[in-house]
Amino acid sequence: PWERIAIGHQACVLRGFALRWESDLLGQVQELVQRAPFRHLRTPGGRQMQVAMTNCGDFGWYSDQRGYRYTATDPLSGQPWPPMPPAFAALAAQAAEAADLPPFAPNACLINRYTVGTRLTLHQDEGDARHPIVSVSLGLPAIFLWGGDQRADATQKLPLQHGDVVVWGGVDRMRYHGVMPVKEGASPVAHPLLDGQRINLTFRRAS
Ligand code: MD3
Ligand code: FE
Repeated sequence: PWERIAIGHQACVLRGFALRWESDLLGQVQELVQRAPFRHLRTPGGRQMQVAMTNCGDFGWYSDQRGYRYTATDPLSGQPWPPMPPAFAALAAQAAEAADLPPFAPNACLINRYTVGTRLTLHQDEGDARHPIVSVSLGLPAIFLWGGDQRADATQKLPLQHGDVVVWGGVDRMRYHGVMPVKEGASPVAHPLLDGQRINLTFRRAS
């Protein structure tokens, strides 16, 4: 029981799409962060990011004073990023299909952790625009800021709930976006991982 809402020519929200994978996703995240813990990366400008991040899959997104890049190993451990759990890959592939996009086989999954008050300022994602991005929201709700191709373009506010999946392809891939400061939850949550947190899984094709 999910619902598809168009938010651009090649972008849509699949409300509740991830709910049937919920326990699998949360269990896998808990295991992944034991091997590759959440950490606050530094931007090339030297600032520490509010969002804590880790990765799984063949490539992981990484940032430090030297710049942004995808790496095959976790610089913290020197080991390869943990493999992408099959449930993650299945969810991403089925979400792309539900969005009427060509077959999508992600090789990179960025896992973002937001605590109360954490935000992600408006930015543009680089990368291979031939492949879509699939993003899964878990835990605390958040307001996603959805802009245009220029930083100064107007932004729309899009509420995202636990279990929502957003798919961005083609012409919408280079749009500015961000996340408003995450607010305290109203009700207790079903999983310890989500206590006072929002977890976002972002699937991409790195190369
Ligand atoms: C929209 N993450 O990791 S969803 C990011 O909720 C990021 O953690 C947000 O922005 C989050 O870069 C938003 C992912 C997302 C990724 C790429 C996009 C949204 C996008 C590219 C174009 C438009
Ligand atoms: Fe982004």
